[in-house]
Amino acid sequence: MSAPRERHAPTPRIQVTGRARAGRSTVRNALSLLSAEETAPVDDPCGPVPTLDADLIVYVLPGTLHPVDRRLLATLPADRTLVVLNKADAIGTRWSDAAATAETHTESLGMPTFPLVATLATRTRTGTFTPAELSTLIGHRTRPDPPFTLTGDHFTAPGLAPDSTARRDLLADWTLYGISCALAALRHDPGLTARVLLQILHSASGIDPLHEEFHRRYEQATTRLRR
Ligand SMILES: Nc1nc2c(ncn2[C@@H]2O[C@H](COP(=O)(O)OP(=O)(O)OP(=O)(O)O)[C@@H](O)[C@H]2O)c(=O)[nH]1
Ligand SMILES: [Mg+2]
Repeated sequence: MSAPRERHAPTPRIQVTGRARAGRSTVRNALSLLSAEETAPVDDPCGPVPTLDADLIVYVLPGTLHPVDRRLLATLPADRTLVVLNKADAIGTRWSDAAATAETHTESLGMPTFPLVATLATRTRTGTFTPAELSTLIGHRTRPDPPFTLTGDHFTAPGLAPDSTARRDLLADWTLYGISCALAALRHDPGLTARVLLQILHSASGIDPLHEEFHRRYEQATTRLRR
């Protein structure tokens, strides 16, 4: 007698989509969506628009909403779509600018839109500040900012202090936005530990509210599949 065939509960199919270079791969990593499918870019002039028919669609905007995004989003079911306003670090001059833009898109698209700095969210998943990195940051915490973290060139300028190599490594490792957040936190409290600093940066990336909503939608999609 053959063994009864094991029945696996169906799992929702996820697509991560958006224009070329929007940050689809980085957002996929930031949300740890190993089984999610990264679609072809929606604006590839040489290829067809990908079919967006997954149970859950994560639509990544690279800080801007173009007519091509608007047209496509209008065709997607609101209950299966999450919009990520990625590259929030490049919107305006502070987080509230990105949050206000996301709010405007939420209203005009009729879909929740979450501001995110996916590069920082990914980085905070993989490790913490080394003692050397922390000491470089603490050494510069009282420098007037801006202009210190206005651009990567300002931050790594050799004339500022003899530790330009350490600053270049920090920039490569933590991004300008991460460094700017870390310095702001250290100015407030120079005694912060590497662990607390990491939590602050994780939170500053915007990943938590997105993650929470993603899981809520994932549960809903699972329930739909089991009906
Ligand atoms: N400033 C900033 N850059 C980001 C962010 N997320 C991604 N990027 C950068 O944007 C570029 C594209 O990111 P990817 O994740 O490769 O984007 P993609 O949509 O998968 O790109 P393709 O697959 O090449 O079309 C890379 O240089 C990333 O480092 C972010 O939150 N902030
Ligand atoms: Mg990619």
